[in-house]
Amino acid sequence: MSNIKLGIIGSGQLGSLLCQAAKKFNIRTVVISDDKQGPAQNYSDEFIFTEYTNKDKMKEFIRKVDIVTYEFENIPVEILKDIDKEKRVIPKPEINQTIQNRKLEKKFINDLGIKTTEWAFIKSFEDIEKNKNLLPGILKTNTLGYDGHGQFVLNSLADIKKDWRFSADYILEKKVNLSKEISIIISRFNKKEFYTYEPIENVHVDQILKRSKIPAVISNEIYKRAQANAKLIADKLDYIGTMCVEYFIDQNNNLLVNEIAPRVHNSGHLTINAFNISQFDNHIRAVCGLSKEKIEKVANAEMENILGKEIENYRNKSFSDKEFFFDYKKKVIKEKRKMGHLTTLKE
Ligand code: AIR
Repeated sequence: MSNIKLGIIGSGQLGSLLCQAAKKFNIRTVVISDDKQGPAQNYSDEFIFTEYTNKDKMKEFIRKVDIVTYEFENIPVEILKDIDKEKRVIPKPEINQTIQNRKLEKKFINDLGIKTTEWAFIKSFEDIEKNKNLLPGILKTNTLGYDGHGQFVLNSLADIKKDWRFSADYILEKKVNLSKEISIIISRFNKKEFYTYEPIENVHVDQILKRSKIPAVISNEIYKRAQANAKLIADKLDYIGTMCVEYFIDQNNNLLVNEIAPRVHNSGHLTINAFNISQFDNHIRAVCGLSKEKIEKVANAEMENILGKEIENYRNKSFSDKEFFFDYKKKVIKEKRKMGHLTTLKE
């Protein structure tokens, strides 16, 4: 069906699920990762273990592949740009440059007339004092960090020690009086062709996604606006592939963008079983230049993330034909680490 060899940067569960989707289209995959035990090597055709700064290994990777994509966004953008000089990186590195930098990301979104949480750029204790109207808030490192890594809850100025060393740039975000969290997964093929999945309702516990479901219980107005905003964002980025826009809905029914993920996303895992074509299939199709197929919903669904030791119970369980258990086969169990997920199809 296809002679394409796809390079994937990153070897976690998202990489695994991308490799499995690629197999359906006979697309061969080469995964490159700095995690020797990265589970995607169980599903890829080839696996290169290296630091991303190793020029020789990078050359080997580039030589082996036709197109490159990535499954996490915290890759130094210079590395993506270097690869892109020889083999196309999709989504393009400039997109990643904007999105992996919270300040640039929020400015980009606000400039489109789309609301985010209130925020300020922070370099020092004095900057927080100047913006104390944003407290209680969350201080987040401006770059890097996911699943709550690099985030600090600040209830008041007293939570910051004067001698705290500001070793990085930060963003202070005002805490939202949350009513709900939703996300939109959108797969964009080109200017004309795209597919926006219906809004997914999410529950986070300790800043980590715990549960997702469709349908999201939201008004028609929010449903439409969440999709339209995601489409506008994808268009302005000239995005190719699958991306996610995460939203907060506050108690006054304001729809605020929390963040954009320039990749397939945990909240979209239920698309594997609830749709004929998943977020992973669509990412592979769009990135590899395959055609967009007609996408249809099969059923409503709920997805539960399996964190840390919880995985041990699931490994011995039996499941009904409506339940789909995914074990990420991570070698080390760590507290709160995403170890697997269970999707249950509903009426
Ligand atoms: N990931 C990427 N961005 C956010 C998340 N959660 C996925 C990717 C990455 C994996 O989480 O698939 O490779 C890393 O998981 P861990 O448990 O090794 O930190």
